[in-house]
Formats: sequence, C-alpha cells, structure tokens
Amino acid sequence: MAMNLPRVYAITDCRLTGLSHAEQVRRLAAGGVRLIQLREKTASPRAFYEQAREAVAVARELGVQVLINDRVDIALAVGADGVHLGQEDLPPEKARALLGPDRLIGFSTHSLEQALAADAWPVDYIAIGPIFPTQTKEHPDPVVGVEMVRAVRARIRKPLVAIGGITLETAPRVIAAGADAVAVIADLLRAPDITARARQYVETLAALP
Ligand code: TZP
Ligand code: MG
Repeated sequence: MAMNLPRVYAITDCRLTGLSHAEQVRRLAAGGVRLIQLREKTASPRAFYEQAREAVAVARELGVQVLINDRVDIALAVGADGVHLGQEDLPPEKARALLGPDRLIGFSTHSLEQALAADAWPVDYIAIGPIFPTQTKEHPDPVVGVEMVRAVRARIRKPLVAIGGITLETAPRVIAAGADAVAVIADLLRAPDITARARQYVETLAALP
C-alpha cells in the first residue's frame, strides 16, 4: 500500500469546465499530470459510471492513475485505481474490504485529530484541508492554514495531500510545509488552457527540493 504520490494531483469538475471527465483527463495528462481524481457531485450514478468508464479508458491510454471520489462501487465497476473518501463516505476499512489490498484509498481530514486517526487506518494517503478558502466545495470545513500541513506532517507516517484554495503561487509554500502533493481544482481548471496550466504546475513543483 506504500504510495509514491506525484506532487500534482488534479481533480476534475464538469460544472467548472463544461467538459467531460474524459476530456479533462486528456487535457491534464497532456500537461504531465499523472494522478487525477474524478469528482462528480451532480450526475446520477449511472451517468457518472458511463463518464468514469470513458475517463479510465483515456487514462489507461495515457498512463495516468485515476481515483473515484466518494463511490467505491463505481471505482470497482470501471476498474479505477482506487477511491477518495471523505469523513461521511463508506468507512475506509469497509472500502478496503471491498477493493482489496492493491487499489488506492485516499481519505479526507480536516483537523490534526482526524489525520492522526486516519494514519492508523488502511488508507494510502491522507488529505488535509481546506488549506485556504475555496469556492469549489459546497459547505467546506473551516480553513486550516499552511501551518496545519506542518503540524500533520510532523505526526503522521502516510503520504500527505494538501487541498483547498491552492494556487500555483501558494503551492510551493504548501509543499515546503511538508505536503507530498497538492490537490487542485479551480486554479488548474479555470485556466483558459488547462494543459498549459497543468504543465506549469508540474514543472514548478518538480523544480522544488
Ligand atoms: N475538499 C476540501 S477543499 C476542496 C475539496 C474537494 C475543494 C478544492 O478545490 P479548489 O478549487 O482547489 O479550492
Ligand atoms: Mg466524499
């Protein structure tokens, strides 16, 4: 279950882009992104399944790992690389039992206590956030700030993903505070050229120590 996280972790958003999940995967992958989460908060399970199947086919072709937000059933149905679960989704140990030992499970936390608890669970990485104010998530948890990244990094063993309001400008600070990866939606997907923006992220973060 040891996971080597790429520094740039993109998350799709069809409302923001007006593009299918598959097209977002294509554009992000063309910019060098190698880990993408499909996040779908409005489509029906059937529609998300169809879209995720198409996106996973594109991802396979392009050598990208794909995780499905929230839905273990859809991850299994489309043969995704794993899932990303929140505090109110299926418990990680149940997801692990369904997914088996080899698929990836990411888990969202919003405090040091939650991150410490998750470090003992069968998950491959822990996400902490929102680091900054975000306009993408409805009803976000309170902002935790960059200092929380430092505090969590000092206390957990698993790979750490920072999420929430991160931009190309702030990402280097978040990585310097101890995040293994930054998960980004708006600052990647609002760009007029998603591929160019993705490439900027990949190159900027690869150049950091
Ligand atoms: N979880 C915590 S903040 C967030 C999620 C899904 C939204 C991140 O999106 P953005 O646009 O990068 O702030
Ligand atoms: Mg969720």
